[in-house]
Amino acid sequence: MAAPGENLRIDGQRLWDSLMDMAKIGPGVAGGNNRQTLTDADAEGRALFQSWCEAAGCTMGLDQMGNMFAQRAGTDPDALPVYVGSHLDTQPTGGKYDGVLGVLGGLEILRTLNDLDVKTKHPIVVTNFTNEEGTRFAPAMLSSGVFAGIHTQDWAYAKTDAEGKTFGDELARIGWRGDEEVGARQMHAFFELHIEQGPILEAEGKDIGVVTHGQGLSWTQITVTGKDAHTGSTPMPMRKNAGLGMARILEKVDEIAWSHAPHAVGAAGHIDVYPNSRNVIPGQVVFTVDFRSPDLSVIEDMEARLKVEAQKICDDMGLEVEFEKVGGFDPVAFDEGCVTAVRNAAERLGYSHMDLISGAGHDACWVNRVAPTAMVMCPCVDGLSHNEAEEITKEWAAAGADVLLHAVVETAEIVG
Ligand code: HGY
Ligand code: MN
Ligand code: MN
Repeated sequence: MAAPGENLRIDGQRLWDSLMDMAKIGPGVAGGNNRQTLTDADAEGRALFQSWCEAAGCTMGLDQMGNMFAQRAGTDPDALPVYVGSHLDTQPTGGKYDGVLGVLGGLEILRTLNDLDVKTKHPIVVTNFTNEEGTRFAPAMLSSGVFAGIHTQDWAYAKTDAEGKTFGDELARIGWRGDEEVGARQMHAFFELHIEQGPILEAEGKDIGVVTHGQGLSWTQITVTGKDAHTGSTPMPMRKNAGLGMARILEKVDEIAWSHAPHAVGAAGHIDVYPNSRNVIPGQVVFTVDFRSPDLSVIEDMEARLKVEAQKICDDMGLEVEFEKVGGFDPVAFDEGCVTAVRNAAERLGYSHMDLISGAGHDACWVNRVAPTAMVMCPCVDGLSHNEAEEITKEWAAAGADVLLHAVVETAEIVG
């Protein structure tokens, strides 16, 4: 006799079609997406997601950070809901699946439960967290961070983009600021389905990543100040070249990360050069160093060495240097009960799987502070992400959503 729900499977084609429909909103220039947070494209994607949730019979909630909640009723209205979800915002040169798979995979499990008229004791809520990427408004995972009580809402509202627009103003402008108090919702558990964004699962030939931990992240914004001057008529000994100072610091970033091989990583993805004119020696550069490691002491060592080395480079070159911590979170250990539900689901469904430490940060890393949390990962082609060429297969998406379905249904308790 099959256990309740044992034969449940999602509709892989319907999930894939929804992913492709969402990908039409905020298209990139090379087949991916540029649906950055709080843009008109983000608003359009939110509206599409909401229309699908309402068509699936969900009741919608919206909090003051624009986090969206689509609830499918349970048989016990007093039971805390099981939440699933991720983010619909993308990088400027993002892929079609980063974040989106977790939101639409959550919607797909509701659609499947509706099709089969499966009832659960606990309600199930699909969530879209605002501004997971942290590109336009740093830091990453901003709204799940407010939800988990890490950041205050006022601090988040005051964050500005490169044009000086604030998060709060832009959220109001696109019409997606809700009334709900952020973080007032209590969760029975939270599960996030996400592409791996790295090469391990594909290389190991595994369908599913059972994410036991997430590595920690550190973002240090560095401002190096020298002196704008003519690139032609200024003698070399007289130059205060902020751009050269940054280049030498970035060499050290690479060296420091390699010194903690194989798990630590380091780079700078955000770089602003002023005045950024072909015949002016850069007078100032502002860049963000992104260090990551599963080991907190390694992150702290990399941060400390970065400051010492950068200060020395700038002192030697007669440059000014300032440091500002603009983002970060400690390594995360997910809830063993939820991780076991994910692993059992993969096993029961016959999907190949392996335990995994997430290389990227996710909303689940903050939600884990306030609710039992775990993640399900699927492979991505060549481990590529944060690139418009990001790709997964329909089968990988379906396997991930099947495992999400079983982990969620086991936790939400099938009734009848
Ligand atoms: O930065 C991260 O790891 C996430 O993709 N925002
Ligand atoms: Mn993501
Ligand atoms: Mn991302």
